[in-house]
Amino acid sequence: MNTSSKSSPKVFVTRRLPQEIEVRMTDLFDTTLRTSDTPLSQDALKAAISHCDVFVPTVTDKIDADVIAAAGPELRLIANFGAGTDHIDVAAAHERGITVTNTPGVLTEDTADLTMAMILALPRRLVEGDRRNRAGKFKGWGPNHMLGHRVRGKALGIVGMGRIGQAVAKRAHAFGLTVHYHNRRQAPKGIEQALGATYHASLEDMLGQVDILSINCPATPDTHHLINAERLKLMRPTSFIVNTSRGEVIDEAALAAALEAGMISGAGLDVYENEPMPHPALLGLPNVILSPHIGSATHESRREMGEKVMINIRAMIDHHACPDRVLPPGSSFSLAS
Ligand code: 8YV
Repeated sequence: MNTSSKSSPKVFVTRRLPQEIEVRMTDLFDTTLRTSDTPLSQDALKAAISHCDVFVPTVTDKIDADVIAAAGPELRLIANFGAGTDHIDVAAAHERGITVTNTPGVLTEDTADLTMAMILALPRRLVEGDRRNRAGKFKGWGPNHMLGHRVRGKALGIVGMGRIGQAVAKRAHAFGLTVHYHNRRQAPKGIEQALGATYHASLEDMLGQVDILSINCPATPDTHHLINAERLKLMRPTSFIVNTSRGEVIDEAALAAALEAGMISGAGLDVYENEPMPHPALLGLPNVILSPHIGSATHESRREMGEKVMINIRAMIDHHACPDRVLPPGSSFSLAS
């Protein structure tokens, strides 16, 4: 049944979503879908946001203060399809009384699975071995052929112990890694005990003690280039870095230089500073896995992300507080929206 009517909010979706979500959104709201799936230019974003009640962007849209300034007076909600909102100027939206929501929780397990896959694949040289095999370089088994390192017993350092960090810790604990973490706040004792996790108030202190470092914190002004040349120097030459969060947390040029110099042993990256392009110096390095931002790329996550977007829009229509409201840094929670 198509319930679209004049009273349905006008919803603009910037990218093509899974078909079942598009069908449901079109049933529920006066939804405008794109015919193609290319990221919109800044001008196209401004044109689109100027005449809708609800705007549904993704991580590929830069919703900066200029785009928000172009919003029409009827825009009430920016319902992001994704958990991270670093591409949205939430403070500028807030100032204009526009609510911003995201889709937390539903992509936690899938992103943690990809992180764990990297944690296993790097020391065991899995992707490197696949590449060598395809290149005709596998000449048969040998006692010294492609030796990697045992995962069990190694130390994992997690930067950012939120939902995804904890889900990674749980997996790592089950694989026999010892878990260390750095976070703005120490996790409750019960969580630390369940995960066997050791808190490091100082990131510098943790870096020299771990064999694998996993970045699971959001991109904020505070975490920009958190892993830089100075901090990379503190890591063990046998260690690996995994990043499934946001490229900006690592100074990618400094990482490439550290890898080339053998200061660390390898990296598994799913996200990049200048997405979609990895730093060119990383492309030729055999000890680097470069996946194309697929942390939450499962049919299940995408469907549940779409459902969350619709739930937030529905809540707005019914004058309820949106369940996944994102507030600008420093503001206190308010039900008024
Ligand atoms: C999403 C992500 O695919 O949710 C996030 O923050 O990084 C991704 O896993 C993307 O954001 C979709 O907009």
